[in-house]
Amino acid sequence: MDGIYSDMIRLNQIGYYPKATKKAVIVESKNAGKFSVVDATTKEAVFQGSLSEPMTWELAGEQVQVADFSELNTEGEYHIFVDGIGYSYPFSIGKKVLRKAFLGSVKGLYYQRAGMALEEQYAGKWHRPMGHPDDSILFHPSSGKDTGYMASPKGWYDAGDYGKYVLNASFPLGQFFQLQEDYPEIIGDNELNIPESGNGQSDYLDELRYEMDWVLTMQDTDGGLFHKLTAFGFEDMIMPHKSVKQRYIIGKGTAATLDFAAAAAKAYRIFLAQDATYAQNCLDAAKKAYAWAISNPEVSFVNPEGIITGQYGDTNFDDEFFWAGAELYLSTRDTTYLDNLKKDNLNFAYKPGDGWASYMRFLGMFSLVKQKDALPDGFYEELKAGILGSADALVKKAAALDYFQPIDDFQWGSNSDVLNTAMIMAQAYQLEPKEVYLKGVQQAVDYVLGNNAMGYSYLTGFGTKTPMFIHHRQSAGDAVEEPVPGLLSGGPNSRLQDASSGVVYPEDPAPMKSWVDQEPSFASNEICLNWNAPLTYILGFLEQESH
Ligand code: 9MR
Repeated sequence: MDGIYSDMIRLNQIGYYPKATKKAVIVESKNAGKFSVVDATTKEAVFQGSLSEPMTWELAGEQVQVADFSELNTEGEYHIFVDGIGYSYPFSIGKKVLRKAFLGSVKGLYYQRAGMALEEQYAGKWHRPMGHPDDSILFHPSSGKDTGYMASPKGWYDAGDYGKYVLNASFPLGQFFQLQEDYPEIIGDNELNIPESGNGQSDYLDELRYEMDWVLTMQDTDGGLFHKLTAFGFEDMIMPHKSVKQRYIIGKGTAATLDFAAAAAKAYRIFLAQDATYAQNCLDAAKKAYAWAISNPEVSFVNPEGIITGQYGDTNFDDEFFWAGAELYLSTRDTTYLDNLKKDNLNFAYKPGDGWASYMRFLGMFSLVKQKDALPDGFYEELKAGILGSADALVKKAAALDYFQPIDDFQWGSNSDVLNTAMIMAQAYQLEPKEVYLKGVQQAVDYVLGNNAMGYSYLTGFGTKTPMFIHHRQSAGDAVEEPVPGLLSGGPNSRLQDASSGVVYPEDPAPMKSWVDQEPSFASNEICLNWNAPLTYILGFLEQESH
């Protein structure tokens, strides 16, 4: 028992849409026969069902029985009850059931803002002074400049650390922009309570622009992109304003340049209606970046000696070229970009770990397939068939795997892997609205929000049992008990790279249990922009498409 609720009943701790598949998982149930769903207030049963036969799940390392209550579609607040086990956490069934979590995951970005104070009226108890103005950042020799400094303000902190990384600004921006492109009305003005609220523009675009503004500063005069802005090492677990280590502009390379080119080219379409001059600046910058990459097609980044902050060291640029070429073509309709696209042998199959280094091919495909009329003969059909085939394979995997999600190898940031597969299913659903795709997405979200082997909703502040000790410097360094809300923990990581850094794991944990709610656990319990990004996409998608 966990307080008055049993943590042996795993389920989406926020809730389910009325027509969704609804499953809870009972662990160590000792072959219980029946379960009921009870009204949260009256505790009266509103639904009764039989549990599945007991089975053993290897990835989760558990004996389980499944409670399927999909038939219950009356809106309300409920618990699951199992004799001998007790009551589950409360959950809702309702339309718009994930709207708060969706807005929360976008608001999480606001809390990551560098270079401005978070005022109490917007940040509540997580208000804090300004950190990292980044107005005079020294060039590290790896940037190609020997001396001097530049201003590179704004942007979001990448993660639990205070670094700002071009790759991992552009990749999340690509996913955030995709949501805006697919659902232009997704968030209006005055929905996020951020400083820009009330300016007559979408709060979502205001928030995304804060990051876009920063990443634009990272372009060198020749068009190439510096790789990152960090200190030599990570700070202690202190607040932003107490973190005063000298920061540097570090490296310059093909992956950062192409990811930027893609995001900036997409930014053109996203911001055009709102601010044509800004949009044009983004497109001009994107073209310049792409041209640099064509002349410098193989500049990989490795941390220079003495620098130990995140490397994001990609070495294969095919998917970055594909994504950048796709977005530039769609924004300019200049067929040279299309001719340069390597369209042969596109790899539609998702493999665990496809993320900041290799998910770009999917982002390119998602953008292109939405613009059928702009594509040469046969290309649309190929993209559509590829995405549907990829989604079909994921649906099939999820049906066979523990907790109804498609990942069978749990690596660093595995929660984002689950959500990145969901994004493929979401795109498939938009191309062909088959229920199986929508249900696949919903069950991926159920996993992240509590229907998993740890029994946690991995999104801080959303759900009953959520991480309290994320690896996040502000959350560790402030005096507030609860961590900053709306941030997604990376999730189980069977590689345990932090096991010798003060993290205590249970002995030989099952892959899906390789996670601990401990502050030093940078390999399992850190938060990161590219994890909030697919979460945001998926929650926004579900709010639009689920009933
Ligand atoms: O997400 C990244 C993961 O794929 C890598 O294995 C790991 C080690 O290089 O780095 C992760 O990214 C971190 C980045 O390097 C620095 N900021 C925090 C990121 C999330 O942990």
